[in-house]
Amino acid sequence: MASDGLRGTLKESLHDELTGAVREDDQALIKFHGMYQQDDRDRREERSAKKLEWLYSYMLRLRLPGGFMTGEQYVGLHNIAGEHSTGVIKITTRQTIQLHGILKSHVKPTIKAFNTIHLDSISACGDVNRNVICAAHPKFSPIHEEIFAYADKISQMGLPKSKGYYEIWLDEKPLLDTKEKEEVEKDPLYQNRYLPRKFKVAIAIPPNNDVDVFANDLGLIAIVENDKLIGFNLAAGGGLGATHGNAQTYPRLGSMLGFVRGEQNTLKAVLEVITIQRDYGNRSDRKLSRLKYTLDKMGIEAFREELEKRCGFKLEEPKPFTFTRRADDYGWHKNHEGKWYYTVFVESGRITDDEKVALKTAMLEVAKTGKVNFRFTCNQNLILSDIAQKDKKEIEKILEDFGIIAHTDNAGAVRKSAIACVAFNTCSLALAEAQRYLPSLITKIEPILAKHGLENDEISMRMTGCPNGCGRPYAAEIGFVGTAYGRYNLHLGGDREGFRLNKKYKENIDEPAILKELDELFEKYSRNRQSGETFGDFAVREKLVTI
Ligand code: SRM
Ligand code: SF4
Repeated sequence: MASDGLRGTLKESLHDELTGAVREDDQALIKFHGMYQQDDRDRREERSAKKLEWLYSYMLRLRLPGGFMTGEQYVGLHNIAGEHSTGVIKITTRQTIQLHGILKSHVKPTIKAFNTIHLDSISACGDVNRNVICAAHPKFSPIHEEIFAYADKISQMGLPKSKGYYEIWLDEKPLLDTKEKEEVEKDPLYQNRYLPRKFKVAIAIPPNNDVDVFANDLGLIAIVENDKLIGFNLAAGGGLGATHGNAQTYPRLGSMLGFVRGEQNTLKAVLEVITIQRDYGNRSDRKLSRLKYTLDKMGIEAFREELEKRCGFKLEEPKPFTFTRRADDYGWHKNHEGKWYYTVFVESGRITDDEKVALKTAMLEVAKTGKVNFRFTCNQNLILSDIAQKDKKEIEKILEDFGIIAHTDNAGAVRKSAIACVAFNTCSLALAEAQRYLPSLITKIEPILAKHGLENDEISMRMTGCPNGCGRPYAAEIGFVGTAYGRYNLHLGGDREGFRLNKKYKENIDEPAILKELDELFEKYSRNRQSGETFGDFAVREKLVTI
């Protein structure tokens, strides 16, 4: 990439006050710095009618391995969101934070402000190793911290060596001497070409699969024996993006490569999976360039052989493991060290104050106590963690006073396990609404569930505004995939643990048709399901879809 170490002409683009946009080449470059140029799609027509350019702004995504920040950092985030963006703190499906609506003149101050609280956005987007996600719930395992540290190490290992970010956004002294630049920025992993496409790594700690490990280019499944982490099963080639009408594209779950023992070998294997994708991935068609296509082209055996050759060791047979859950465990729980944590329900990951609940103000009050850490989950929720027994009452009082406990307790089972992607008004690829619509659709679905006695059934329901799959709809029991404004493909038959993709059941249907279909489906399910059978399993057994 002729980007001058990800610098391009960004400095010039930023100084151009005639437009809210950056130059075309820089639009691809800024992704490597963790941001996208967007425009307010609700206002396109109005702006065009007035002969104004579209209302351009930037979405900035943080690199936050394992989704962790301190209370102090959260206070900083809150203030930065208020000063520079729409104010909504958006938790993503990869357990980090996005801010939207940042005007061009605010981008640099935003990144600088994040830097003062030791947060950055390097590689949060772009054709590199993305935010590394890790099981969020500290309760589940005494080895959580150890595994969490892997997320950070893998993230560090996947950072580009370019100093462009520091020069452009943080005003660090430029490396003017070409030789010095070559020396410092020599990048054995990305060389001068980066990856053919984005690359995603997730780490799961069984029995919880809250990270949806098989939806990632590379999934690591922690294997614990006698309370000790001995290594990881590796699953490669997951990825959910597809394009309507292009049969060459498809969602795919990761395939098991084998087991790798110990930290050194694990990090080596992760690195070499990335180098295989760098060297063999399709660089001529971006639609067919993710690792899943590379792997299907090479075949799993050849891929494993190549990996073993590059690693210099053999992978062992995968170790047995089970997943029992993907949803978050809301409310109060105690972890293995006796510390408390509280999982807050955040509808569609949007931390904001609305007519129902002052979530954003409440979270700020909690953060200001300095007695809580923040952990974001891949289900777009928030865990207030590491709370000492002596501080629990104080935190609980804030949560009660602001109605957060009632908000979390009273939300229905389907609503609490639902996921929606951003879609309108910022996502340039959206064909239909998602996060602005799913909550109201669920309000209409809830009485139907109640009518069939299913109101406590945790059926996973996920919606995206297009087939790219950002809300992982293909791995849900019920998936809605946007096809056009107000219309969705209805997918059925995923399982609850993330081992099975669903299939399309109905195409391009609108809200009345969705509600009618679900009414009929729930009626059949409540009448014919076997004991303990989930809706997804029922859909497969009844052959509503062929998996
Ligand atoms: Fe995504 C592109 C939002 C998780 C698959 N995704 C986008 C863009 C940047 C649109 C664009 O290219 O212009 C969206 C920005 C919307 C906005 O206004 O904020 C966007 N993706 C999101 C987020 C914010 C959805 C959310 O509501 O949480 C998630 C941010 C994750 C993060 O923090 O890094 C998000 N995206 C995912 C996931 C889920 C996951 O990773 O677990 C997927 C499916 C898994 C996968 O990667 O296959 C996903 N996003 C895509 C794709 C399809 C990629 C492909 O292989 O075809 C695109 C389009 C693309 O890359 O060309 C995309
Ligand atoms: Fe945008 Fe499509 Fe991703 Fe939703 S699934 S955020 S509409 S790219």
